[in-house]
Amino acid sequence: MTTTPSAPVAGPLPPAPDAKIAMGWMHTAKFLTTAAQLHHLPPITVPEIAFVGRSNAGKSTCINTLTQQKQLAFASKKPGRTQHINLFSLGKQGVMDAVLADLPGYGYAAVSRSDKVRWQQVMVNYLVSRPGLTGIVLLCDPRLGLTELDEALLEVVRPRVEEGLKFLIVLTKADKLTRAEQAKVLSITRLQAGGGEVKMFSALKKQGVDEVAQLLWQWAHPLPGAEPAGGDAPAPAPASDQEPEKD
Ligand SMILES: Nc1nc2c(ncn2[C@@H]2O[C@H](COP(=O)(O)OP(=O)(O)OP(=O)(O)O)[C@@H](O)[C@H]2O)c(=O)[nH]1
Ligand SMILES: [Mg+2]
Repeated sequence: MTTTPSAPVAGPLPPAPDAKIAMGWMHTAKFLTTAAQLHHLPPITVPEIAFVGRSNAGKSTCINTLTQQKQLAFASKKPGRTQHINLFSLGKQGVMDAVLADLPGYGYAAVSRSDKVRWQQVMVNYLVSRPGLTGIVLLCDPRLGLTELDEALLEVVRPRVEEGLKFLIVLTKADKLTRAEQAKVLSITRLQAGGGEVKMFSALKKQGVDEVAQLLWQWAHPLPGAEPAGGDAPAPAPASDQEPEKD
C-alpha cells in the first residue's frame, strides 16, 4: 500500500474564517465554463481547486452542498454523470477570487476502455500541468476506502503536493456509517494520508460542510507574501454571469 504525500509545506495558511464568511463566499459560486478537453479550458489567474475521485463518490453533490445551490453541478444516481470539466467561479461583489473544478469521476465500469484511457490521460494532464491549480479535494466513499485508482492519482499529484499544492481527502456519505464506523475509517484514512488532511462529510446531514468550506477559503486566500502553489500571484478578474448548459 502506498501512502499519500506528506502535508504540504507551502507556507502558513491564514487563520480560519468564521463559518458564516466561508459559507457566504461559497454561496457566490456561478457556473463559469465547461470543457471536454484540457486545451479548451480558459486560463485562470485565481486559485483553482479541483474535486476529483471515483465516479459516484459524491463530487458534484459536495460542490452543490458547499455552495448551497441545488443544481450548480450535475449530481446523479447514475454513475458517470459528469463528463466534462466544469468550472465554477467564486467571489464576492462579482470579483472572482477562486475557481472550483468538478472533474468527471474515474473507475466507472460501464465506460469503454478507450474512453477510460482517454479520460485518465486528460485528468493526469490536468493534475500535472494545470497552471493555477492550488488545491485538490479527493472525494472518497468511506465504504470503499481509498482504492487502487485513488492511490494512482495520489502518486500522480505527489510531486506537486511536495511543492505546496494543497490536498484534502473528503470521506463522503458519512450518513451511511455509524459514529463508530466513521471514527474507524477516519483513523485508517489519516494513516494512509500520511498526515494529510482528512474530513468526514455528509451532504444529507450537512456534516463537515462548514469545516471544508473554511479550509477551502484558507487555500484560496493565502497570506500576503505566501508563494501560491499553482503559479503566478492571482489577480482578481470579473466573474462570469454565464448560465449553466442544460442537458
Ligand atoms: N446518502 C448520501 N448520498 C450522497 C451523498 N453525497 C452524494 N450522494 C449520492 O451519491 C450519488 C452520486 O453523487 P454525485 O455527486 O453525482 O457523484 P459524482 O462523484 O459527482 O459522480 P460522477 O459525476 O459520476 O463522477 C447520488 O445519488 C447522490 O445523491 C451524501 O452525503 N449522502
Ligand atoms: Mg459528478
